[in-house]
Amino acid sequence: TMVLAACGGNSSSTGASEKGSSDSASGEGGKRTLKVSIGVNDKHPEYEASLKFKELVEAESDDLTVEVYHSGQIADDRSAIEMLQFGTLDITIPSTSPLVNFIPEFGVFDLPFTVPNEEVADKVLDGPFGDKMLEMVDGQGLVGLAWWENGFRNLTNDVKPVATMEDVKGLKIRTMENEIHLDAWKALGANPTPMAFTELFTALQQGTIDGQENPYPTILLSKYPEVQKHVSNTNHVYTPFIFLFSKKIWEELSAEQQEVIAKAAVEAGEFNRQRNREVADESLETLKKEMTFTEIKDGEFEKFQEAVKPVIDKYKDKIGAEIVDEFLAEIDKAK
Ligand code: TF8
Repeated sequence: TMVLAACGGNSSSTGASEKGSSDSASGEGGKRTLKVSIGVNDKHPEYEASLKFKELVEAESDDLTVEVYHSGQIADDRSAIEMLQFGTLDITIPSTSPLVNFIPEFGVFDLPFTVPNEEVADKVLDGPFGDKMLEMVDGQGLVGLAWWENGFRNLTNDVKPVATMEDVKGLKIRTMENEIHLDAWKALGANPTPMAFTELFTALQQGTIDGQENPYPTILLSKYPEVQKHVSNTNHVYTPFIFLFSKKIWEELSAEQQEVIAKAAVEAGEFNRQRNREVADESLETLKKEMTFTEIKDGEFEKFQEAVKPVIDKYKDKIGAEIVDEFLAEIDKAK
């Protein structure tokens, strides 16, 4: 059975007599605990879906268990990715944006006002473009297994209702650690600072920044209404979550284990997207009670889009002109 194959994986294990079972091309397998690190807290749909992943893996496998760590207890997005590269962490499911620091091509997902709605996001991510991006992480010591959803990002701040581009002027906004976001907010007239998500609540609370942007579930469930008065439906960019596995550890697994994990990552991802959308709608309703909700005025989105055009042009070469064109063409096709 698979359990016998455990002896190949650990140098400290005894009885390495099952030689034949351990020389399969895809590794030795054996009993393992897989640690998942996520940045959001245990109220978030990403946590629910991580538990779903655990349930699916443990139901299908006798030799794999899963432990889920939330709230960046293990690491923030960027450090978790590095831990995967070193093989000191098995799984993380970060926003794609911090990945740009490792793989510039992932910047396509940070170009503002490109993905119009979730249906288009699904088609692009579940099609050949999404597959290609998942494969691209391979060169960085990562295995990309599935697309989950962070979602459409919306602006909150503690200074004033934002209904126009003019209103954004001068606001001190925290962005993710991603230069495209940073430049996009500059182009919109804001005063942006990059910061890890784990430091965000305190920065908002202490007023070192005026605002931030995240999808509605994160805004509500991270308790930002306690420290922010205003929210607007800027919907400026769609951020996917990407399910990443450490390549170093992946190669030690049996083909059977790999299959169970890959399948569960996709299945839990479907659950995640569905739940995330329900929670986004519910969260907005609650946010409307706990904060001042302001709609972006008619005609203003055109101004926003016009203002960020130079940013898209600037990053086109850095990301790769071909991949940007391909991404935009896939979006058009999916519309
Ligand atoms: C951010 C992101 C985060 C996620 C999560 C912490 O604002 O949207 O919510 O990447 O992993 O940093």
